[in-house]
Amino acid sequence: GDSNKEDILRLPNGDGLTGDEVKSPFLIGVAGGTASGKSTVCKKIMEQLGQAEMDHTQRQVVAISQDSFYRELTAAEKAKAQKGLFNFDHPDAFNEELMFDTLQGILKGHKVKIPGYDYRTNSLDFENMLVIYPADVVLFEGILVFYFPKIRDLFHMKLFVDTDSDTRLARRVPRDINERGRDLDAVLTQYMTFVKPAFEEFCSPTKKFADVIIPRGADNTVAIDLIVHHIGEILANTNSAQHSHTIRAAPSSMKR
Ligand code: UZR
Ligand code: MG
Repeated sequence: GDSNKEDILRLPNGDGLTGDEVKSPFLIGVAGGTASGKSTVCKKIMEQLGQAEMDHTQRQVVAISQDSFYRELTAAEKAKAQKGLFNFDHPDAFNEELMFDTLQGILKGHKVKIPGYDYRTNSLDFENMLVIYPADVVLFEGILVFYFPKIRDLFHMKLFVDTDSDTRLARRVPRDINERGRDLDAVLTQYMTFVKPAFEEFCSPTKKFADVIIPRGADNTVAIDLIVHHIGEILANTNSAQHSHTIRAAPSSMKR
């Protein structure tokens, strides 16, 4: 409900940190078309850094999805969504302010909470909030993470996962049917009506903002190795690396 939404906006000040100094993470944006392999690229980066199995409070690398920042739909919009008539690939479907505020909180070294997302009901899950603890590296993936200039400017590194559209469609169809509870007709209609045109209009043009373009996505082990090597160096130099700067935590009187 509404009270939960406020909770996310009120980001705790350095909650859970004992020292006076809070680290600002290295923030990586991962964009690309639907089913391009963004999540898998993020997962591989985390696995190769040997962090994936660690307890989440200890983890130095975390990945979050833009899906957590879909706007909540009205009853009328939900009815449309059930019929495949709502455009989830349009920038207006996202809560830009919440995305910006959350990423800023993360950059300030705050612990933040974000909702999960349920594709079957097209709704945010405020009952199961994901707690994002301060990390050394944060990966933020989604179709439109480079679309909003304010958000794009927050990233220290921008990756674009560039996978052929036929490959993406071939992956998207079974994923939507098996994991997201759709039928074939609805998936293909939605793809032709919304997904493909929105990719061409809003997502594909953001490729030019990327620092690194990863052809073939998660299959591209050489590209992932190079990126992991770079992140590894950042982790090793966390205190001296030029990107990281220390921020004084809020005085204890300001803490709740
Ligand atoms: P990825 N999406 C849904 O299908 N339902 C929702 O409730 C919310 C999002 C889809 C969205 C987009 N569009 O193509 C895709 N449609 O999730 C992005 N239609 O997710 O990057 O994992 O493919
Ligand atoms: Mg995804």
